[in-house]
Amino acid sequence: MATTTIAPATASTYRGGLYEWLTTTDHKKIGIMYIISSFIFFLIGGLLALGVRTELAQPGLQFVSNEGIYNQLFTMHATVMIFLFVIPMLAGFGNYVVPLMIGAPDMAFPRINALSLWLLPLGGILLLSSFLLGGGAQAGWTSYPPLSEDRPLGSTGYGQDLWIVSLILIGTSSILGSINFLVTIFKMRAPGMTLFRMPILVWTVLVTSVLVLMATPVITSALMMLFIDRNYGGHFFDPATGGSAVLYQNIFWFYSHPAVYVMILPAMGMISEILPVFSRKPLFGYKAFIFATAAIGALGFSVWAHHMFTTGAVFLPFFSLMTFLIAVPTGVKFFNWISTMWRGQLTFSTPMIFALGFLTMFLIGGINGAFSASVPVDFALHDTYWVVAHLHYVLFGGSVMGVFAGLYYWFPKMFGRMLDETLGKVQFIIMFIGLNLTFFPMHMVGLAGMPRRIADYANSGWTDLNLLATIGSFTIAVSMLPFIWNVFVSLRSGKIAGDNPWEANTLEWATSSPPPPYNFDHLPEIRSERPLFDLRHGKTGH
Ligand code: HEM
Ligand SMILES: [Cu+2]
Repeated sequence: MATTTIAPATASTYRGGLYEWLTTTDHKKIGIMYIISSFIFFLIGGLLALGVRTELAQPGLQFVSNEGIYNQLFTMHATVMIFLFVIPMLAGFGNYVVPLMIGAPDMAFPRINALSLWLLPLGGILLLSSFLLGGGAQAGWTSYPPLSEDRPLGSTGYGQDLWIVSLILIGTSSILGSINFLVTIFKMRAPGMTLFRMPILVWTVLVTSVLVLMATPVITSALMMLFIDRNYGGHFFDPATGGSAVLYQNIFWFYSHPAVYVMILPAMGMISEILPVFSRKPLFGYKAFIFATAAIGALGFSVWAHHMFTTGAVFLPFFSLMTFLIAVPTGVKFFNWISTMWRGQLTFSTPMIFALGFLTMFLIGGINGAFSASVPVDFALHDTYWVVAHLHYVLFGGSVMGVFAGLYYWFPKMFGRMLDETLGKVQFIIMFIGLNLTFFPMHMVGLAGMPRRIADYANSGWTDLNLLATIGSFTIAVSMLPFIWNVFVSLRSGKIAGDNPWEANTLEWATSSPPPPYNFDHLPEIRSERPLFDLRHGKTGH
């Protein structure tokens, strides 16, 4: 096996000037740029959330001068977080890691890969430019008509049009990316890398790509119809002239429910790589995990109307039952993860700690979500802060925890140096406290009846809990400081990583850190889903 450890990142592979980065088609550089740009959007989305929380700290309007501005804050917060942070961040990890994990030299279509990357900042800039052009969109990240067809409070309405155009661009990026992943995974695997020897992360990217390919064109059509309604006198969604607003909701959720799996499956894939490494055991039930992932993906297309129970326009028993069914494959995964750790030799390095954060927080998000699958409960909780609590336990407690687990885990491969463990743990503790302080009280105000998407509230019983949530949100913001500091310090003077600092078993750890442009000088023989384990224990021929 090649153990040619070349000098760390900044000194060699990544030297190339700005021009080289901007024009690169190397999946590793593209992956890193995906990750950096999504992280910047995470910070922007976070600032918008701080705006929301600052306004809600007290009853009355203090921070924003009118509701229109509040509406822009939460609409842009959610849009940026979902479409410019979580989805591209996970795609960025996929880009960096998938070719390495299957022993390929690059993605199948490197230039299309670069296009997928560059569509994202383009879409992001268009979206954010609306703040300079008469105000951002105000109709929420769901943009339901009739709200999204109005010219809202204090706005020229261009914000909504820019929102539509930007989402179409970002969607195009996702569609191209998913085709690229599918062709790469099916066509570029190294000899011996059969489908059932692929790392779990590769499987989750595969299933995610199928979801994107089936669902994203559907929302693109809804966005185009909305654009036509707004600008060219269309009537798709206008009941007064024979259209249907519920039609929009159906199309939107036909995309957006599968999209929630796009936001979580790759994160599940990442922690499924991390838990076994830090338990020093193989993943328990490898195939069961894969089938559970495929089942979640398939069921995901039959539950969209659980977002529409209260419209009165959907067949309640069917969508309720199908939603409950998704708990089964999800439960299988929890069983896999817990059994993997059971009697393992656990080490609590930072990636492992974030993975455990994922397990516990995502569990809460799964359980409080199951409440809303029950129709009568949903009628009570729909559009309250309960839902906001639920979605943040899933997206922050799940996806964001997974993202940080992945960052700490693969940073040494990307840059040749380790991140600092102490700073990592400090970040985790502050973030974990902040996250629960922010989002747990939202369950309580939700049960007390506080609606989501309001700038002001008169009920004095909600004030303390809201103040608590606002304090929590600033705690989360503080937790970003040790992380950013960690990255800057470690890039220069972190411990040299070597090829395989975690003693992991998947192929990306068989090459140098960072890998050479073509990825591998030499590939170990692949006889199982843990080729490096086989190599260490002499289970290969030669
Ligand atoms: C920095 C931590 C965060 C804080 C303090 C925060 C805060 C909030 C609050 C208070 C709302 C409700 C606004 C309202 O209904 O008036 C909200 C909505 C939302 N947030 Fe976050 N959030 C954070 C992170 C995230 C992340 C990481 C994601 C996604 C990955 C996300 C996605 C959403 C979505 C989808 C909504 C729904 C907006 C809507 O109703 O249209 N948030 N957030
Ligand atoms: Cu859903």
